[in-house]
Amino acid sequence: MTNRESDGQHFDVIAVGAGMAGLYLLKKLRDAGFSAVALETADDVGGTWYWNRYPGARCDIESLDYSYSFDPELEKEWQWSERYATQPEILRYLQFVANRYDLRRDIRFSTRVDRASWDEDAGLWRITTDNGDRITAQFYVMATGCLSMPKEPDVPGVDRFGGPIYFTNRWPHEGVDFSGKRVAVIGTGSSGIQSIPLIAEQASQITVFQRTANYAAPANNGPVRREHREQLEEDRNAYREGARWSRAGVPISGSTEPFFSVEPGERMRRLEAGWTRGDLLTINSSFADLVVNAAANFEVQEFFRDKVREKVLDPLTAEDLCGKDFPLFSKRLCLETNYFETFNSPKAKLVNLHRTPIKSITEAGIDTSAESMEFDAIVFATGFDAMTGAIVAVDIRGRDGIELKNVWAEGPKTYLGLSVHGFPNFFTITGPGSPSVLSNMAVSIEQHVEWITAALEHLRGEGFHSIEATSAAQESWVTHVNDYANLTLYPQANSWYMGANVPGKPRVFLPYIGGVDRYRQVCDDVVKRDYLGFEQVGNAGSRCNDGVIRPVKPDVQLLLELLASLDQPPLDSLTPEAARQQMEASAAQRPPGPEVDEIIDGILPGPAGELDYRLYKPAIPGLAPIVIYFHGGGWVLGHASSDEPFCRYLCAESNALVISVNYRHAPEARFPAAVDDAVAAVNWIAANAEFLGGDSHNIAVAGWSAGANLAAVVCQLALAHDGPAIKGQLLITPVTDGDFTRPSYRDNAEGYILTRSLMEWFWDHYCDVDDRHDPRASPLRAQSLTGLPPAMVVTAELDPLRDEGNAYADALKAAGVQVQHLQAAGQIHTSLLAVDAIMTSDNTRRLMKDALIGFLR
Ligand code: N01
Repeated sequence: MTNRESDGQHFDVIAVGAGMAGLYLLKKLRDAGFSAVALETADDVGGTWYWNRYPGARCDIESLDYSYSFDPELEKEWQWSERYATQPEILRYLQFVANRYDLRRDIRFSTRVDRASWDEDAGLWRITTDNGDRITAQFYVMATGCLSMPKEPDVPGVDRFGGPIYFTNRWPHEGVDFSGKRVAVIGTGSSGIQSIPLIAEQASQITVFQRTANYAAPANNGPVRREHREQLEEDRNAYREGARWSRAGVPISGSTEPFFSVEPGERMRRLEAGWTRGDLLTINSSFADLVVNAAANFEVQEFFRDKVREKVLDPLTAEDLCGKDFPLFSKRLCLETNYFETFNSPKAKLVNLHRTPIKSITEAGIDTSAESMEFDAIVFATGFDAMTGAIVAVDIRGRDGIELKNVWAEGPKTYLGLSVHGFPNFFTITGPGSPSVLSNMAVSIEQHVEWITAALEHLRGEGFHSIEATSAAQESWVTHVNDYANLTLYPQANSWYMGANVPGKPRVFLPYIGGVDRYRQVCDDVVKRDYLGFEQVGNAGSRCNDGVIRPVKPDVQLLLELLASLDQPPLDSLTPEAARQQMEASAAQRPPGPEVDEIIDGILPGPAGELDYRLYKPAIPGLAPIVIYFHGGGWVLGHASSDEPFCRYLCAESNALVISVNYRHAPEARFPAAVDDAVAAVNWIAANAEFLGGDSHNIAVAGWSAGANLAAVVCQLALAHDGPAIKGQLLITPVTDGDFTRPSYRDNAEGYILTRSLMEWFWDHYCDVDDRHDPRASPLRAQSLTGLPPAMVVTAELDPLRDEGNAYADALKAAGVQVQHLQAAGQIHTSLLAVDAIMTSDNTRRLMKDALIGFLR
């Protein structure tokens, strides 16, 4: 920590904003012995609850949850009067907090920050305000909130209107009396939906201009639920801890059952229960897949639409009010009270802007493509430049004068939604790339404030004066955030989550959708790993444990979590027979893969008895090219149909006849039995190709894991012994060498399904140690690879076998073989074949089938 003379203008920390985040930050920093000031544009505390004073403004997370939890005494002293408190009550609460902890003395009100720039030489932030203040601080924190920058009105003619115009997010403090007035409201998001019924109560006429109909559930507001209060009071700590480790910052458990796995009567019962309960989360968490499965989402949309049809008397108005244009939940669900019923009043009118768009606001009212309407007042409920707007509204300059606005020109780039590379000692609270708006903000704010304060204490303790995210850590976090979002239906909506509500704003999913619990774990893990991905600099030097905090792709992570929850014994702790049974049981849960024209089981002669095969026939006339496929399973597990979904995929997508042949397994038949069988199968298929419906001149081999080992070996033996011509080899995460010394065996030894010890178990069952150098066991050890068929070698980043697969690709290339070498980032040994289950490997599968098509052209 710098030890500067304080002249009242230098602080350890300058924060911008005195809303829920800024207040708690001040409290925490003061407790930790840091000097801090918060600069606030408004003339009082409250943030969003200071500005959004429109009629009907309330929270949409129950107040018992949407409260600070850092001080049990505070919790006892404050009682909420309603389940969803009104804006005035929430504002009173924040004022109470400011007073209780004497925070106002550290806040400069009516002060807007214009510019903040990092002075590299002095190692501090220089802040300029609209009052002409020049303040410096070692650390600079934006606690500006996610929904604080109003979206500019983008309706033509706004300046022409002769009457008053109101914005829900900058509502006059003295309130507005609409009695006897003809009022237009533009916008039907949460603000519109909350305010319209109350404006309608006063106004003589209300006309609602709706561009996109929203989904809204009833708030069913009332007194705080007794059972909710009891639940909290029974064990406050446990309750709050449950919230911190929940998906959305509210301690409710989510179902793990997909929508269509639940029988229809039970589905409806759950939907009705969620509807009656009246909150944002219950319906969504009643099923596991509503934000990823479009068909399931559609069914629940229908449920919402039917509710609107029940409430609204005029069928055309009802239809117009039904959300239709985007998946449910992909914009924030609204909670409503009497919103739909308002349209049953003769004084309310709905204008569907899709049918009759606004041409212009005029001196007297609004012209649409269909009519001219006159109004006494217009209300804009048109929302915010969310998440990034308030941050880039300040001219923030990092190292070498780089402007944050420019760095974020194509979408925000942050590490953890907390910090930005190039901007040392700069933090954002609930910034883009953190759960923020997808969570209970109170919980997410507390987590960030506590994380930042702990980081500053750590730096002070270790003698560091600055901290900055590395470029690599930031880049990987941005990828992780996008990967997660792309698994869901969210990117389909033109929402403020996507920045799509603001013309010209880049279309990027802004918050982190992995959940409050997973995110908290990430942040904790970063700290545990000595601030992984942060460079820490002090007078005595710098320290940086650079790296990627979540290299694994999110859907693979979900799969790993699911498997961990099943608590199955490791395969290598079982007998081979028991391991086979466990693998069969897991395989039964997989999606089946695409339809193919026909599946035929057959038998072919092997060197030591019959071998069965399964043939997948494509829907094409004539003789099809042939792919001979060898399944994975470490030479111990599996059978002709054990990789069925992937074989179906290859057949359907490449129009090849895929023949998955079985081979003898270890330990019953050890090396080289599997090789002998594989060679025999290839010879027999080549000789009987026409009988099978395939083209004997057009054969490729493919395999996964130990099956890829056999495919590689078969290619070598076919070349050496005048075997059938093989036009290409697709080797997926192949075993190529019985050697455990490569780094991937250390880096990925555990945690990614195929472990080092399982691989040792496979090898021990399959092959004597003395035989492991035989190229028929370790094809990488072949004397020459020259002349082998073209290959595609696919390896997975988080696989113990990664490096030997890469080594084989390199060796093939060095021998002059044509090689496509694909290294799948964030994937594990088993995820590349997971058809219809792991979306993040879809593209890898597409490239694999393209390679086969190329071989067999
Ligand atoms: O803003 P919004 P909001 N012409 O962006 C329409 C939180 N919040 O202030 O959807 C015509 O959701 C726009 O139409 P479209 C909460 O997180 C919470 O209502 O872009 N219409 C949309 O209907 C919420 O999600 C509470 O086609 C135009 C509306 O204006 C977030 O704040 C209460 C238009 C804007 O909806 C934002 O809510 C209030 C144009 N040119 C807010 N431009 C609680 O309950 C925009 N629209 C806690």
